[in-house]
Amino acid sequence: MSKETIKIPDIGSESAEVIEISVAVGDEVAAEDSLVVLESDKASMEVPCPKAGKITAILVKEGQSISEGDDLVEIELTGESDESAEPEPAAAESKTEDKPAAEEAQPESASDAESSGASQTVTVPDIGTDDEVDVIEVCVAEGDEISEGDSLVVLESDKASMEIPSPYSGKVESIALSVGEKAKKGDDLLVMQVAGSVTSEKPAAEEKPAPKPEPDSKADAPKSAEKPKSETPALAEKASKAPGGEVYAGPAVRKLAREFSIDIKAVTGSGPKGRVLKEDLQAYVKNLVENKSPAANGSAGAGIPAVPEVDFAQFGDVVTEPASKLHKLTAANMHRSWLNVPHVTQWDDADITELEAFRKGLKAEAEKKGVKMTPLPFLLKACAAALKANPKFNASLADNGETLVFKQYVHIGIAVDTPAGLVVPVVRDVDKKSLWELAEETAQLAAKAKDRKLKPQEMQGGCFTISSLGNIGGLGFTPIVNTPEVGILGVSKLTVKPVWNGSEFVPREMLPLSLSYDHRAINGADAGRFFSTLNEVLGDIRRLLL
Ligand code: CAO
Repeated sequence: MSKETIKIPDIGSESAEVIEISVAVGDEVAAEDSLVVLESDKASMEVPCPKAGKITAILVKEGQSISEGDDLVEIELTGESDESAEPEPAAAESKTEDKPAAEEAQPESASDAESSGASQTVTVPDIGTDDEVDVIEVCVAEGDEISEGDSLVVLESDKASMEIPSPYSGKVESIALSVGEKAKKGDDLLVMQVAGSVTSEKPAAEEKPAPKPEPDSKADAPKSAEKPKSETPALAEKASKAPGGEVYAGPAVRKLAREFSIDIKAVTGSGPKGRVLKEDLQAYVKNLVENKSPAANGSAGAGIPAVPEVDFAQFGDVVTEPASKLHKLTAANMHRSWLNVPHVTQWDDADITELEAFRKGLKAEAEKKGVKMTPLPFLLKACAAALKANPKFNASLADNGETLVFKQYVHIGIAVDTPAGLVVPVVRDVDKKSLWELAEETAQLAAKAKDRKLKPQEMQGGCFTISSLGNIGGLGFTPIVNTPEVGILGVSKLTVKPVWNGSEFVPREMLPLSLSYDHRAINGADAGRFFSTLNEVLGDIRRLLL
């Protein structure tokens, strides 16, 4: 086995910076494995190893500026006899260097006549392979005025992506290739009206200014090519800067992104100069798969633009404190429901004049029992009646919406505001309990919630939720469905309103109700019927006896 020093091949520019070293001493590499990633002011490129072997020394450092011919790595060749080993790709004089050069796009034919304003067909130049490659970007449009060296298209093979620069300045007349098509050397690329004088009006595609690389034993092995003009660097393979210039990524990363249908522009690069690395794609996909809620992790989910972080301290004094666990949990639940459930909210006022008269009449009895009779137990009973009369509200969606689960029990959650955040204890079998029992139980659950003494099972199994802000205020609100439930009733502050009784306006105690529901499970007519039952019962609680 022999050792060989691999040198920096023709990189199409005077110098470039080593921004990533992809191997370590001791690594076994196969021919074409990436050794380093270089970046010039125009593009970034991976340098593949021309031969298989074991890395015995790395002769460059990250951040180092290198040029063609500089020592790159030392490798102990494996699996090759000495005679089959390729000559060392030593610098410029060696013709054993590594890369297909994406040269300037080629004007079509072969005369050196001077021309100005002439139409020229530009063809795909030698791209280092005779195989067809993918057109992944078209960087110009018909009518564009472009300068010599401007990128025309980006082509990508399995191993490399490269920008094809224009050989002329002028105006694009027509474009022969489009994204998704295949192209190979010699194919028509576009027709342009050339500005000024052209020294090679019709050179044949074959008569490239660049000398052909020396024959190489490996089809994909690097080949040397004449260095192009500095402003039109014929980058050796793997030029990876997007035409827009914003995204840096190697061809392997771009290919992987395409395979997963990831818009690489959406991925945040963690490499030097924001270069998108394979790990960044992995992290991006992981994030999507885990479907981390923006509320939970502060970042946006798929397709949802992130809210920018703001340094509020720049506008004045601020105090920060970490969100409580309960707050974060509630936020995540709310956000999940908001994103998953198509919400509709309907409003109505329930006339509870008689109910209030009855409730107030119970005050002395309630005090004797040591219970406070608020409107809540009445609301629970009325909701239980409405749920039984309208079973669609006492259901959940299952099997991804394929099945409706109708619950044969009536457990209702009550939203309780606590200093630590919102909790929803569940009152079980509301339909079977008396108003006194409900008054006692809701008071106990609310006290336990405020003392953070609720057990997990006391917050599970709800069929429907009541969120009462009545004691706090407000005309109405749009409560968010507590999934997998399909409905929630918001209760606002009771007010006395003038109501027309057919002959005059009379003062009535009206309770504003907001009913939100999952429109996948419930239609507006169902909600109307639910309100009818609810209001009938709240309007005349004797109906509970029927
Ligand atoms: N309109 C007017 N007054 C009302 C009322 C209403 N809709 N609902 C209750 N009240 C009155 C009660 O009659 C009682 O008055 P009295 O003491 O004079 O009899 C007083 O308000 C106290 O009510 P309460 O809040 O102590 O008891 P409750 O049974 O009505 O409610 C509970 C209990 C736990 C639901 C409530 O304390 C609570 O936490 N509400 C907040 C729920 C919430 O935050 N929802 C929002 C969720 S989304 O962010």
